[in-house]
Amino acid sequence: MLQNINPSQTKAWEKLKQKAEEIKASSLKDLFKSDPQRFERLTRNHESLLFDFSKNLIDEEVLMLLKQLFAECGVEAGLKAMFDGEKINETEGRAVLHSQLRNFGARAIEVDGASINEPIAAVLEQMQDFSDLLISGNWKGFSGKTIKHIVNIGIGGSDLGPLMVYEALKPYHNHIKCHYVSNVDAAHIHETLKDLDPEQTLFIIASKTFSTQETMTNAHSARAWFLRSDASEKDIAKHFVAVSTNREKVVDFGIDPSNMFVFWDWVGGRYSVWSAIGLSLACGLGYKNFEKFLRGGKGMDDHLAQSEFDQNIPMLMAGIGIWYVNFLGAESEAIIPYDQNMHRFAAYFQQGNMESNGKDTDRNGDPITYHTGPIIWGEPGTNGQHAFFQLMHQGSRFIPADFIAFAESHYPIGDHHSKLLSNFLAQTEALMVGKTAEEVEAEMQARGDSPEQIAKVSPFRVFKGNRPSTSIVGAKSTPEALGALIAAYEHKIFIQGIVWNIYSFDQWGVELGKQLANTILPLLENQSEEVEISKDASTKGLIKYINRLRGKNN
Ligand code: G6Q
Repeated sequence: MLQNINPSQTKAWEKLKQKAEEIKASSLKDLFKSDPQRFERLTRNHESLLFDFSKNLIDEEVLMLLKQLFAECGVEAGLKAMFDGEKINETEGRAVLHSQLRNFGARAIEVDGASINEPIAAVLEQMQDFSDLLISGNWKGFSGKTIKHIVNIGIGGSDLGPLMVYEALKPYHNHIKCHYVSNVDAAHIHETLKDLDPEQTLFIIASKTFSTQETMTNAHSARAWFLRSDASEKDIAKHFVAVSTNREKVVDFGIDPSNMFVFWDWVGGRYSVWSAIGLSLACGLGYKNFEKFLRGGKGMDDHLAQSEFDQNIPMLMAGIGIWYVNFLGAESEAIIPYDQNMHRFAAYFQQGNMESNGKDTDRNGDPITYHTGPIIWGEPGTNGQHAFFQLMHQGSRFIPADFIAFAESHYPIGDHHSKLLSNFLAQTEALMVGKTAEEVEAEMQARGDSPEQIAKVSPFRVFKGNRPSTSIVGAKSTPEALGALIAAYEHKIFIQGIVWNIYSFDQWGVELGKQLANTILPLLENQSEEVEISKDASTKGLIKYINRLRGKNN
């Protein structure tokens, strides 16, 4: 059972508020000075991954109070309710069991009285068989040629996960190239298909509901593109497969139900990369690698279930995040992978985090009086250094950041990797230690700058430092490591949602815009005069202006 407790009414919350004043008056440099064992004390390992929490503005007492906060807010009961398959997504009446998808039957779980382990295993087998057929070349297109390209058509949770993981695991790509089309902007599908050969292209229509406007529009355009070749309707079975929970709609679209890969309503869209939504990954990386990715996730689930708070990586990530958001005033969190292939990782967790915890109503239905989910953003290093790091180092905002790096590169070319890693280490060091006025002046003097020049310019060259970061370092970017990392972030989000007393698995906030788009579409298609009466002056004015530019006249 979720315990619907207002965290700001707990004893720990009050104490954390007081503690924050003390921490604000100290500095990371001091914390390191006063504890030579700080690195050892505040790093945690899982498999090859090391999480260095030592460059965070925390001490043992902060952790102790966060542990107390978790106890008062019922984190343990919340985790149990999730893993047991209780319908904790109460506003949608659903269980939250994405972790079961990577559990390989280790736990027996029932939903509505029926075991879900067998259906999960059956879909994994179906994915394995299908990906094997495709990779081996035994699955032929309508003209007898093998499939060389997969186009995954989906959006949001049916796109971001597979796309991010496919990119992150580039060194594992096989000869089947995966493409991802999500935006309803025709540019996306056009630019993707323009160089592809319909005879060697297979479409995965990935949509939980099979009714999402963008996905259905792109799917219909893809079908039209396919049928403009020498293919006929009956050839659709060889070139279109579906991943969905909605069999009826899949059949209506014309996809053979034997080419349908199911998942279930207890898998949230943004947590669905572990389900058949990962079909493109099984095909483009090989099923074995997909399975390794799932096993990496399972490893983190086991770690979460088996570790005490002090050793528990997702709990520490969640607690430190809450500490920054609610007690030290952080509005955002940056995620900076020093791994070019992980260039969509921050975008992925922008959805994962912001759609889950961007809520202003608590589980009792009352307005929230404290901050919930932060703004998540980020880009890979080193590119970020030449873009937004200025603000991270010298801006007026407080931005905790996660840095992710791997010791060994898949690309042993010259000294690229040492340079990449030295930049990662230097940035976290610079954020923490900064540069004092004395250091700047001494540096300028040594360079031979005049006293006038030093007096004028030195204030601008001072870095206050004391800016926290967590470094996450793995041995190598592998499917297992990525699986574990994603699961850690997922659990962090879940735990934070429990503490903030919000429902992390619905997303009502995206509905209003969709509804309004449906009322605007006919006005742009010139099918209605309603524009005069139904809209505010700005929206009405914009519709008219756009219609005029497009040669339409309401
Ligand atoms: C994620 C959201 C959302 C969803 C998309 C696509 O948690 O629910 O991003 O994944 O709206 O929905 P369909 O898979 O139903 O097309």
